[in-house]
Amino acid sequence: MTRSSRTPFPEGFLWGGAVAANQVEGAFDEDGKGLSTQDTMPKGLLTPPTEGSTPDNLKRVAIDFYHRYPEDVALFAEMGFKTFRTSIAWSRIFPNGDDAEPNEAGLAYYDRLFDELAKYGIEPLVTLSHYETPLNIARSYGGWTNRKVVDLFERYVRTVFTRYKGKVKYWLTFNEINSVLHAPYMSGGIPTPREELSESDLYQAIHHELVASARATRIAHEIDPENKVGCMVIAIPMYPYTTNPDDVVKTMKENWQNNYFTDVHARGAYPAYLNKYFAERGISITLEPGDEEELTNTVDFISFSYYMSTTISADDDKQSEAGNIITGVKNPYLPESEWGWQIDPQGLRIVLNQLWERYGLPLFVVENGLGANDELVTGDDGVKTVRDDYRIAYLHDHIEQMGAAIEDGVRLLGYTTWGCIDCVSASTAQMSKRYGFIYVDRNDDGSGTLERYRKDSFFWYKKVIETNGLVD
Ligand code: BGP
Repeated sequence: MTRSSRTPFPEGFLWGGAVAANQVEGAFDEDGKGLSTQDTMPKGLLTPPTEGSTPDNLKRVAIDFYHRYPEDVALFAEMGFKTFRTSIAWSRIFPNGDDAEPNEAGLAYYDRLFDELAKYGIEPLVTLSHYETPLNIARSYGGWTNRKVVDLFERYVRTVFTRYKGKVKYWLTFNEINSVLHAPYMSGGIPTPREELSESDLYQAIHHELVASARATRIAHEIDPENKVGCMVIAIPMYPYTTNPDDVVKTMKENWQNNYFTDVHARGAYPAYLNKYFAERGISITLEPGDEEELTNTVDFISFSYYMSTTISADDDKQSEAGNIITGVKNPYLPESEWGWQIDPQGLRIVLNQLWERYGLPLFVVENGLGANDELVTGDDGVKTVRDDYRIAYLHDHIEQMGAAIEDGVRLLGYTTWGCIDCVSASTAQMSKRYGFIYVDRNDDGSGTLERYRKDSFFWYKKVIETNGLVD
């Protein structure tokens, strides 16, 4: 790295990679798994299914991680991973979400996976809810708009905290919880189309998730005081588009919409600005007795995904850019990925500092990476590979900025790159939007052998880990 001879990354820094069950496992109906919302989502859309829409069949097989995990974990170990982030598919454990008893075959699968990781000393980092909800919860309960789902989630989390006690220590509650406002079906299992939901419906659903998250945090600590629980949000630094104070005030308000998720998780109460925001927009939500008390069970750390920054303009005519669910106006100073996500390594340093200053809690970057088209080529040694210098450059620059943030004083626990092995994209349901160090031979039309190949970035990241962040 250009940072010269010393590395600011602390001893024990958790280098690794991240995936989610529905994007890698496949085996969508094996060993008693129930259907989840993901099994019905129309291809490439974040919306609920409609009459005649085609479900995204690519995820039903995905990269077949369900069966091939030993080979994949061995590859992660070869890179030197200290941690691996994945999620538990709720519908493997409770196929309908409201079953009285868990599905033993589903529980046994994650036992095998965690045992495999333990063989190599890789610490699991487990998301409890990553963009999939048992389908029955969406259909019969209306997803997270229904208060009863808080209790169903409790049954699920108690089961997995108890079962995996001693095997899993790091837990995340809801993946990118602030996405519910933008993608209510994918994120909150809410089957009503977004345009038919009122803001009160959405904020009520969020309230239920926040209570469920705080309750999960309390229960995790009760079951094993060694457990460390984090919230997980989309971190997206928002810059005013111009120095016009109108843009600056609009940026402040947009930031409220994001900050309140971490404020509740880290401070244990709704912030004052939210009351004003609710009053201005006629939003009202119901809090049940005991909710405020429950929310005081705050998280041990804050985790987030970071892909891009955005800009905010008070001028409504400005076009919205492409991006990771939350979007604003294109920044004229930044390059972008092939999918139009703007690349801003310094934004990572900024957001790390902002979160650290605001909460003083340890931070964890649990997603970051470049989705790109890769070409499989045959190397001089006859072995197939991908010459992904563009991915190396992206990750290098972001790691460098994490180092700068650590030097600024931020306490950072670890870094898991998104899609460390190629997987199905969440937003576009493509295989061709690849993030991995490991290439998986599968195409958008479902063809391919599912063979795995090490990309150039595989060997580069191995060196990053070996040197604890010191590599060019
Ligand atoms: C985040 C999700 C992931 C993931 C990633 C990349 O929003 O938590 O599930 O997929 O973004 O996004 P995409 O797959 O749409 O490129």
